[in-house]
Amino acid sequence: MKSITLTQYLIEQQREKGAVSAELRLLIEVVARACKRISHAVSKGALGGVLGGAGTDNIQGEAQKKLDVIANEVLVEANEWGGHLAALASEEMEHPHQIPSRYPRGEFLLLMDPLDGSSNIDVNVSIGTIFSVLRCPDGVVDPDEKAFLQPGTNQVAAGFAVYGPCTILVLTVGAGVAAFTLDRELGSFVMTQSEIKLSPDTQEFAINASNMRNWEAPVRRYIDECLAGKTGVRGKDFNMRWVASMVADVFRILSRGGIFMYPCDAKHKAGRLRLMYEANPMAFIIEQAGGAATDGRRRIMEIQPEQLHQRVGVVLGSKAEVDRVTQYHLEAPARA
Ligand code: AFP
Repeated sequence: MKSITLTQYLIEQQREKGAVSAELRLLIEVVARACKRISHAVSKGALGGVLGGAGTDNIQGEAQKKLDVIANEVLVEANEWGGHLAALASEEMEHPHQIPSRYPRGEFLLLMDPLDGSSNIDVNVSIGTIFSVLRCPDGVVDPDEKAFLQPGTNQVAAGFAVYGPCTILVLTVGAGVAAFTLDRELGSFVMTQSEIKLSPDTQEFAINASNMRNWEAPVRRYIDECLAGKTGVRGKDFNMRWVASMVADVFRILSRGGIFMYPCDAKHKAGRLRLMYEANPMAFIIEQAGGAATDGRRRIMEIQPEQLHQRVGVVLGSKAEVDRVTQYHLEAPARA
């Protein structure tokens, strides 16, 4: 099979499908290059002195790991000077990062979760980077938080890297989903899956079952039915997986189907995952692959964000399963 690099793929998307502009292509390539650097740092582990805590807290009040800080710095540094961005926002930074005045500004806004799956860093389990690209609203010169508060349907690109046994970049520019594996000798991302399509049904679910006592009735109902297996209403056995790195769980679902849930519950009343940095980009990718993504009731990409660091319940993956969970929520009495 002829190998296609990320650069070739993007140029083809630009020329043949008009799905990306030259500016957007360059922006995605810069993000991909930053992911290569992060992948390199991750692969060094203890030898590179990158494991352990940074001794600081992020805006969410969560203890930052050294790699959270390193990945954030790598992405900011790589993106701020290229001239493609009007501003960028990160899960690790309280306010949007303005492009220093010495650099030109572009038309895009970048949102990122620099290091997703922080609890897995020190135990050598897959982690990743998630990103999303929006257009800066017309006429906005110094984009503040308000400029970023756009629904996920406005995304022009989204992607994530998984730093696992190999490094994989998954990307959508709104014309399907493709995955690229990092060829370390060549230093290039080479396409290894094109036109990813999610199977509508599944026999695998992903949820942190330690939250079970806090779940709402519709989630309990769905999981109970899965657990009942062949003897229950579903009439088939289900398997369960939970990596605790959304990037790894979503990549598995893109590869062989499944459903991922981090729903609102009695402990995480507004949800646990971040709308702008995790839920929206993943929802865009999953929908582009033929799947669905809701917060249990509403399509995630149609939610109008009110805050940059807002959280949301997440149910995404194979369409028939997401529709079922959403239906169970809609049939249940509305949340108090
Ligand atoms: P971080 O964003 O702090 O790295 O957390 C990872 C994550 O947001 C997501 O990738 C996982 O699916 C989820 O949190 C895991 O949460 P639990 O540790 O509660 O299972």
